[in-house]
Amino acid sequence: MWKSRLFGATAAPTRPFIPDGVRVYAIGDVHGRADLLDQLLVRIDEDLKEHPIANAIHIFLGDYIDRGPDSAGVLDRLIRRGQTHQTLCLKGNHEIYLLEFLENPSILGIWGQYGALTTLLSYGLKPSLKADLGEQTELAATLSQTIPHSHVQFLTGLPVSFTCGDYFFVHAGVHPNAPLANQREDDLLWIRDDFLCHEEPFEKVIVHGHTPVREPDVRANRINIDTGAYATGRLTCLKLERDEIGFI
Ligand SMILES: [Mn+2]
Repeated sequence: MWKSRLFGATAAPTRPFIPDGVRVYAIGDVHGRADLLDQLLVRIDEDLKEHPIANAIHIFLGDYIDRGPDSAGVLDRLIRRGQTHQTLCLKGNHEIYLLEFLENPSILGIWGQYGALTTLLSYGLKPSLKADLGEQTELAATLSQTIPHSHVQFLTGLPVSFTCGDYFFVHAGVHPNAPLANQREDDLLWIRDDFLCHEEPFEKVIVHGHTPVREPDVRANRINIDTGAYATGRLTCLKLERDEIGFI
């Protein structure tokens, strides 16, 4: 990807490229931190004002809910932002649980280990720490009555990946043994070691979240922008334009 390619006598570096006239703001795992999302959207607005461009797209990498305090508020903001800006919200592994819970309340036994309680609290529910099946069923019934229809619609329609220029955006990563066009959804939403330890180039540079890192991790074959916002207070936004890679 970063290797030089010879054009006649001059060596021109070929760096991953975003098509002309397009700018991508890619945002890592928000996990219920509506406060950080608000601050970040202000920074993006300032950047757009300072550096106007016709075609700017926000790409959110999934895991909007759980762990942090205001999952419902995060979904409100993502839906609202999509009404005034070009946004693309990808699916994270956490988003699957909420929808599954409405159909199958006993999944709370598993979802609870992934930070579900804060999500239920953000919708005004009062779950106990160890809910039995009866309470799980009641909670699911209450949630399906209180959750705005727009939130369910939003969660139902999330795509799992997006390609722009030389970049491939996805929540967790890709399996190195399969072409990008033929990945299992399970890998795209959950993969860790097989992907993270792979040092060879992929077909595109993979921009992903899912596995928290202290600093954004920019490598030749992938860029990890999950800086564990819910715990660290740091929500990362990667800015891509032409062959430039930056952060705001
Ligand atoms: Mn995740």
